[in-house]
Amino acid sequence: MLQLEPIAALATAPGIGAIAVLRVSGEGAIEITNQIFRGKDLTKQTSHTAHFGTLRNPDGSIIDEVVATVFRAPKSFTKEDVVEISCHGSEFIIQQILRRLTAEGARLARPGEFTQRAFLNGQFDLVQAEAVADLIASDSDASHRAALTQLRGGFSKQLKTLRQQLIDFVALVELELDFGEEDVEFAHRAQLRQLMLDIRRVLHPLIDSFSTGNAIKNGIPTVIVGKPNAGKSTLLNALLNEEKAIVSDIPGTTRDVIEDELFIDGLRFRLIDTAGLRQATDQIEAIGIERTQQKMRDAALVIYLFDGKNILPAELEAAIHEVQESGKPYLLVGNKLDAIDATRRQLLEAVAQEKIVWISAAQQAHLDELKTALSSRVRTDTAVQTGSAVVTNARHYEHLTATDEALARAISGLDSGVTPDWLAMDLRVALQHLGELTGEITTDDLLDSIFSKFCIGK
Ligand SMILES: Nc1nc2c(ncn2[C@@H]2O[C@H](COP(=O)(O)OP(=O)(O)OP(=O)(O)O)[C@@H](O)[C@H]2O)c(=O)[nH]1
Ligand SMILES: [Mg+2]
Repeated sequence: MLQLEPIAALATAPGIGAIAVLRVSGEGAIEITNQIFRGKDLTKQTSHTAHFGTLRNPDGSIIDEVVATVFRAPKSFTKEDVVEISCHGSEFIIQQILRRLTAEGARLARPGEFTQRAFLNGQFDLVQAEAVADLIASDSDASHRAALTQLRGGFSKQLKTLRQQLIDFVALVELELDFGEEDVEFAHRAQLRQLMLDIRRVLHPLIDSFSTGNAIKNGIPTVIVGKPNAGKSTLLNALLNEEKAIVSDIPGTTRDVIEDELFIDGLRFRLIDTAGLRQATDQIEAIGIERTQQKMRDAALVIYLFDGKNILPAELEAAIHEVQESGKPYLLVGNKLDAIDATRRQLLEAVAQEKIVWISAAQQAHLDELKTALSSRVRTDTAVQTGSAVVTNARHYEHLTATDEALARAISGLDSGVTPDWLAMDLRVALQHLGELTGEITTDDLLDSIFSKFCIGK
């Protein structure tokens, strides 16, 4: 096991707290801590034991009472010797301890350096290392689950096995190259073809999961559209519980896009209020409507809101037709329930011939039903539901796509009988991307750029 020079950093969030935890890792981490620790001799303690004691200045004065937990290599997060020091959460104490640790030979850790060491020591692959960052950053149920699945090995284990099999084939294809003009085939073409198809079968659901994954991480873009005065801005304000958008009885009030986040059932939605859809009356409104249409194209979910009091049956029919044509998942929501009677409601339901969620945005009535409808719409997406591997990272997505394209080229090359050197070239590209994805092929630049996105102490 690789033990690098000792590093130290605060592992808990900066600021005042009841307790703070500092982490020391690397060659001599236990000895260094022991130098400033009064209590049991830490160098004689077994792994995974916690010890109460004091930390001292060189003159013997006490910095703090602490608990030091000893982890011996390789049974620690970094697979190095590690001591975790739990002290009182004061900025002053933390700085004092770090100063003492560095005086004894530790250096302050860079962002992500603990996780980088864990990766270098084979604790996990790159996809898993990046999942550590995602896990810490996760602030919704779904993003937490996606990160956890990746941390547990997710898709990278499976890809590693397939990559190894592909390497074996590439070796055979390249052996054929050594024989030059002679017409030999060491690599069994039908088997190679099958393997490439198998790999692509694993890649495709992952590639497809990226749009879900992205939505989980950044919020599900949910756009509220409808005719002017339908009550879109009133609905946005009601859901957010703040007066975010201007509401008025003048049609065409909203002219720009207004967005904010809303959590429902552990899912993050990005709610987007838009300019009402109609024939624009001036240039600014026209720009607003163009933006509405753009937002609708980018949305994962559409709330089509109509004014139950004023809409004509034929208009409702046309609206449903229009939103269906957009091809987006949508909810049909009828507003101003407070201002209509049961007969009108039944009439519109008969015209719509599909489920209408009825609300009164102004009176904040039945909003819970709307929220339930929103979250169940998203949860019917199996990737979110089953906790299967979801790609949330753009770097992963790019390598997965590039691998898939190279394999597609290799397969069509195989089918049209290209020479082994062409075949080997596409296979090499596929291997390169698969390797970079899981971290079997890395460059220092890549590692630095990934781990520097972590914060210090991770
Ligand atoms: N009776 C009733 N009136 C409502 C309800 N929701 C909104 N309104 C009224 O409808 C009018 C238009 O509301 P807005 O929220 O500005 O409508 P909008 O869809 O954002 O309109 P534009 O921005 O012009 O596209 C306002 O006068 C609201 O008070 C409701 O549930 N019941
Ligand atoms: Mg509005």
